[in-house]
Amino acid sequence: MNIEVITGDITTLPVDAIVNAANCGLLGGGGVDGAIHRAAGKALFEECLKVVAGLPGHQGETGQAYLTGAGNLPCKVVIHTPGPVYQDGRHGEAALLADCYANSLKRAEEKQCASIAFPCIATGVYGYPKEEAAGIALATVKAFPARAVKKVVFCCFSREDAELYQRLVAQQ
Ligand code: AR6
Repeated sequence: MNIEVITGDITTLPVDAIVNAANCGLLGGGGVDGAIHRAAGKALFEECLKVVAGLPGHQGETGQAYLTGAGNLPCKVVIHTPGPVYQDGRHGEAALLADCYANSLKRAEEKQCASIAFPCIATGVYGYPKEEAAGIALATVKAFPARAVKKVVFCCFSREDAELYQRLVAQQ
């Protein structure tokens, strides 16, 4: 599997799948979630409504991943994964964040996606420490038994985040 680190806006990427750092409501929000919904348009929101309607309690679970189409985005599918709200690291946050990456890759495999782009899940509003989160992201992706997925893009929104990922990639 080929790992790429870029700085950019995930909504512009012509990959097969992009991952959305969602919340359990799965109907949009701020940050990358807001950007994805704005760029994708109403069709994505309507698909999300259908996904939510079929879930127990009408909401998603932290660490799980839910696939929809991509509306007006250049990618083919969007995989929505609610990350953990970071408290102190003693509330299972690391395992839940790893689940976000592994379950997103599972959804991508099921759809035979060859390429997938991740944002830095949970490191914005949800407050996950960036370096620890990047370590978990890289380790989980590398350990994943990918078949269809050939390329994973870590799409960082800032140059600092991209430098952090690049440093970790070089170290491993
Ligand atoms: N492309 C790539 N990365 C982006 C973009 C973009 N267009 N916009 C922001 N980021 P956050 P979370 C980066 O807060 O911490 C939302 O309201 C951002 O710089 O979007 O998982 C949801 O609805 C940061 O590195 O997600 C949830 O309620 C990363 O994306 C909650 O926030 C994640 O930041 C989820 O919080």
